Amino acid sequence: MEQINGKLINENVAFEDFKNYDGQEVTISGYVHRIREMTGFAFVIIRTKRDLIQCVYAPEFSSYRWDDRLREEACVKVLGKVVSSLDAKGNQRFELQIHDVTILSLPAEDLPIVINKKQLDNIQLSTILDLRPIALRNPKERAIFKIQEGIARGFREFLLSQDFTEIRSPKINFAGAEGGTNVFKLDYFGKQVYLAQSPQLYKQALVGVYERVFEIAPVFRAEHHDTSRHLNEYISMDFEMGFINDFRDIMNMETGLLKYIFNLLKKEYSAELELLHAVVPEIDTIPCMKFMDAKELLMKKFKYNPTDMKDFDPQEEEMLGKYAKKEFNSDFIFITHYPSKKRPFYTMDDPEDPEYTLSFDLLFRGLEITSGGQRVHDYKAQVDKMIKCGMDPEQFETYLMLHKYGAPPHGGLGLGLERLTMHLLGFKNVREATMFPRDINRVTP
Ligand code: AMO
Repeated sequence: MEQINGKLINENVAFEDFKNYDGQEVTISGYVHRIREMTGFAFVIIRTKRDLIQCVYAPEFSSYRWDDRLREEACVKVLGKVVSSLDAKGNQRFELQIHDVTILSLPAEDLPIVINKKQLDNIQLSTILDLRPIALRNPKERAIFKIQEGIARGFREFLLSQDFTEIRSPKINFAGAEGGTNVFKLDYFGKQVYLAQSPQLYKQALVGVYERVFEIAPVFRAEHHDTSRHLNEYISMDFEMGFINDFRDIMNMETGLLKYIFNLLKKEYSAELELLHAVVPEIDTIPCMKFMDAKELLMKKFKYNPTDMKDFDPQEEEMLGKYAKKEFNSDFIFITHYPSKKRPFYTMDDPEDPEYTLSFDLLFRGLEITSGGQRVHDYKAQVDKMIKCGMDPEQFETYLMLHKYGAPPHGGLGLGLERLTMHLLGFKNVREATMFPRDINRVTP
């Protein structure tokens, strides 16, 4: 409560709490989103941190005198009375009768784009990204990242409930963890170091300490191509767990995790989901298929001629996504047992057929969003595999401490936050689901 003119006022009331203040005076703070002047009165839409609140101004019930400085994107504090009415469907709706307005600040210039329409119409993605700090003021744009918050929050909440410990691994590293050419090199006081491609080496080390760990943090990939699904910096949601029976424990944990995330979104982010017309997937069990069976299916059923028998191209992933939907009514499909040649050195080979690994990817609506699997935990086996992969085990001495001094059977996964957001919201380009994307052509804003 705050005192204004000697009266106690309910200050900064959230829109969702208006129902508790029907007929009472409250204050709200926010931006003037839109003004519609009518004859004798005006609608002033105030944009608060999560809502648009309709306020009505008329001289007969307001001590405020209309001031032409009051314009869109002005920051204001509004004092008014909460009034309710019934809409056409019989739902109760609330607005604020303006009693007074305090202008807190005024924009120096008009916005270069119109942000107060339902969506940013006819504006190219590159312009939206150039103008991100203000483009995000559009309610639909900002809803994307509220939902993204919900995904990361669900990831954290679920894993904490399963006795995982949250870790923070360094992003300046002595080696790249994932191999390949997409590692950023960095000059570190004359020494060559690398930006973390993933927290892989550290999350494994910490299984030896906390048994179950997770991290939500940026990772870096020097992607040399401009694609709709690759970023140079993205948020990797990782977990790693010890004392597993096999890699299926990881897949089961991910299934539970996704169910939790989607339930949380439905419960606490429904306004944003509605705004973006998002269809939240229903998960019962997630179907699962071996890599080679999937290849055969693509060749036989889809008459597709794969160019690479060690991995899938985007078209193949799309076809497998369609197949999962049609055959199992599932938005997800696990593909397991990827070829050893294509998986990193820490992946455990399948003892029944070492050409393949105890690993998996998860496809969501035809896009890979997760890689994971069981890891090598035996010291000698890991050293041998590194040598086979052309690596020098001596350079990985600290990583190998886990194996040398005792490691439980363990495994984990990495889930790309932007990719999951992208396909949940039906976007064609991962940049739409990235707050400030970094790609081969972009490092600003
Ligand atoms: P991987 O390299 O397959 O596995 O990455 C895991 C997940 O991260 C996302 N991803 C990306 N998202 C945006 N831009 C990129 N350039 C990009 N690259 C990857 C994808 C992918 O499925 N250490 C392993 C994980 C593990 O086994 O625990 C790893 O990083 O969603």
